[in-house]
Amino acid sequence: MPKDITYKFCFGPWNLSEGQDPYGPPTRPVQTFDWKLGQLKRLGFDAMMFHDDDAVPDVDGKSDAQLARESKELRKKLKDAGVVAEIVAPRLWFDPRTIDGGYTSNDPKCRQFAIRRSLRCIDIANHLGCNLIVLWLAREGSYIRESKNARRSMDYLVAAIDKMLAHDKRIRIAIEPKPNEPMDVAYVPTIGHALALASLTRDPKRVGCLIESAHALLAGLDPADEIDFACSFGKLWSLHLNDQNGLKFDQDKPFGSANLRVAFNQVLALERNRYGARGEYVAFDVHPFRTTKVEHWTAHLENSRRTFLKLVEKARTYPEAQANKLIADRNYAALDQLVLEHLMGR
Ligand code: GLO
Ligand code: MG
Repeated sequence: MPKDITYKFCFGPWNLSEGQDPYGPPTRPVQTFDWKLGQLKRLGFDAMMFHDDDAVPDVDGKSDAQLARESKELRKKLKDAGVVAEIVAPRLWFDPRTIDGGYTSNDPKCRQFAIRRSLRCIDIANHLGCNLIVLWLAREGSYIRESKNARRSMDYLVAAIDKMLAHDKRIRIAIEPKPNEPMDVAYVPTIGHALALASLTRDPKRVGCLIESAHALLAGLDPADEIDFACSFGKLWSLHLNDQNGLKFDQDKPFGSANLRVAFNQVLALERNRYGARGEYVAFDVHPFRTTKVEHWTAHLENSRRTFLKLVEKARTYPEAQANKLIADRNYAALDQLVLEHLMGR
């Protein structure tokens, strides 16, 4: 097992959320971006991930010149804080024009809006000195199967990604699959779908993926296998570690919170693929529990990183020779117990 990767960590301003859910309002006072950046710096994280409108609020109401000015101001603020922007993602799921999907809306004007907004997201990324765009295809799917044409939707998705790739030759796009929520059924539910879609674009080399643990679990998959699959194509360009207790709403729990062994296997997969060696970041797409008091607001992020680093130790001290002997003997009962005892420690 390689022992030399020093991981770099990241989160987004939305990961210091205020506690609102579909059933109730915030439980903590709304905080400014500067406060959130201050927390990121205080915790010693290396990078921040952005939605386009985290970087430039009300992006649609602003001119290109304003957009350039505000993103450059942000770049300076980040530089002064010693933090970089890891990714920028177009937040396509808030606008009234994307109610029925962005790139795959049935309304051509809405599809055009989604593309225009994505190109401006690329401009923001450029101003921030960041060349990785994340596409979480939130509303690209259907509530009822008959409402949209899935075959045509694939063409729309490819056309939208092609426009983004043509807009700027240096950007790369990482697709973040999720099988459901907010949609009943999403068009790009897994890494296999994301990479197959990438292969249809004008420049597949510049289209990769982002794995989120909870999204893989919601698709009924093991996130560690998704990691190995993506890495075997050289396509894992970003990562949202978190956890999820079974098939229910997207929980964004702290990493390892629901299933430590599944978390361990993700770390083992990252280690064997040398994730991070090409500058990739470990981001935690986690949320505080709604019950969290103001004074404990950052605990879910600190805990996720702490668990991650402890599991890196577990991966690096995993008794591989012993495990290999048990594998050769097809003694999986003993292998199972070896893993459990390794995780529990002495
Ligand atoms: C929601 C997603 C979301 C994205 C983020 C970046 O389920 O995980 O948090 O990661 O918007 O595109
Ligand atoms: Mg995510």
